[in-house]
Amino acid sequence: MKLFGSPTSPFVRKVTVLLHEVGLQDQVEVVHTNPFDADPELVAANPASQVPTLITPAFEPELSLFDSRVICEFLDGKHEQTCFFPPSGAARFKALRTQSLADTVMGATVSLRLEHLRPEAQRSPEHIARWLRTVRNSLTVLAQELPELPAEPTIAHIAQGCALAYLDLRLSAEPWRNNHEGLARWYGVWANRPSRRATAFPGA
Ligand SMILES: N[C@@H](CCC(=O)N[C@@H](CS)C(=O)NCC(=O)O)C(=O)O
Repeated sequence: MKLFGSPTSPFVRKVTVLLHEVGLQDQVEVVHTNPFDADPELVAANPASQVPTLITPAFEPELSLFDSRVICEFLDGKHEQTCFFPPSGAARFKALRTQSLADTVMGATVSLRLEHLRPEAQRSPEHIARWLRTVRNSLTVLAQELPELPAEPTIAHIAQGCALAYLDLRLSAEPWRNNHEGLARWYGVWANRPSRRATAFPGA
């Protein structure tokens, strides 16, 4: 399998953390590309030119899969260990909901990063304020719902861990640990997993 990725994408990290958790990391070749360069190979596989995009020969003809949620669920079906996607019921939809909230934190933080890369005169204070609000509101809900996270790791844990790591990378002045001590304690433990250390953002 081939995974189009980039070293600082939190969505790609969700996929690589899962790969390490389930022991499939050697079955996927990660090819780094800049999704903003409209790499023709990536565009052919994903019209949105986004990473992560996975090419799998599991189907005939071979199929490209996107986005990170679809890729993670596909890969989670390819191993013999306990699944990271609960199969049904409240457990499944709570895990998917938390993944979605964590993805929202990642997406808003990516948007903030892109806005800050624009020349100052072109930045939108309204957009910046809205994305910051989205990050903070989503963190509040993640913190409130922390006691409901199951003990066994799920895709919710992986996504939440990647969102918090990305906040540290791109919004390091955001005092999320002071505002959400429980989340900070949870992250302090989660961040030590081998899957996380093996996939650290460059320089982190
Ligand atoms: N919903 C997508 C989001 C992926 C995403 O936003 N990837 C960013 C990198 S972090 C990207 O490829 N951006 C390029 C673009 O949107 O043109 C997922 O879960 O995979």
